[in-house]
Amino acid sequence: MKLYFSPLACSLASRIACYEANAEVSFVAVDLKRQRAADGRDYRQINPLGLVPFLELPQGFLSENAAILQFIAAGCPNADLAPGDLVGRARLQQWLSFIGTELHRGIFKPLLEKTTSEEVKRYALGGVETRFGLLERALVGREFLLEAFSVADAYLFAVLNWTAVTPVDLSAYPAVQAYHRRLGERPSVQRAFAEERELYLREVALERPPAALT
Ligand SMILES: N[C@@H](CCC(=O)N[C@@H](CS)C(=O)NCC(=O)O)C(=O)O
Repeated sequence: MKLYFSPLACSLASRIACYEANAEVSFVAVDLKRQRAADGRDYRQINPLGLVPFLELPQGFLSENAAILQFIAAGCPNADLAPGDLVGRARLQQWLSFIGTELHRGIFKPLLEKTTSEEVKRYALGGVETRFGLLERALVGREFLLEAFSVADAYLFAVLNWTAVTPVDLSAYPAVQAYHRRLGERPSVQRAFAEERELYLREVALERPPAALT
């Protein structure tokens, strides 16, 4: 399978899941600003929504973090990235939906977009206390969102990274902050993060040439 990704975007979660599972995967970087895949193709011709992650399979394409992450987990059952029981699976779905809607799109997307108005940013920040308060209570005394590491932790790690570049202050949520740090020490997460950080820094350097060249 082939994963279309952008460095340090939410697609980082799928890379982490692939490393956890030792999945056979190749990666195609996407320049989201220009909507170009690394091989030069117009990305909207591949994914009309222009979003990552996007997974190319022999059977066709798969979109949406929640679906892709659960697909990787189900395809690599030995990695135990998703619970097997009914309630556990529903809780996994609950966390994936919460992370995708309440955190990713509801709070961080507007805060990360350069074009967001101050009013919309204030509205997004207004949701932080209830959402992060819920997360804090869920993580006190727990290592992971569920009984063991799951693809929901991979997604939450990717989203929490964005607190570094937004006004969401993790120090107000010590259990969430400790969880984020702990996940960052996991080998699959360290590997995925280091690789994408390198690509991200390269991308930023290309965007902002040294002053002497401008
Ligand atoms: N609903 C999608 C949202 C994915 C998403 O927002 N991806 C961001 C990167 S974190 C993206 O591709 N942004 C590019 C854009 O909005 O043009 C999912 O869950 O996969």
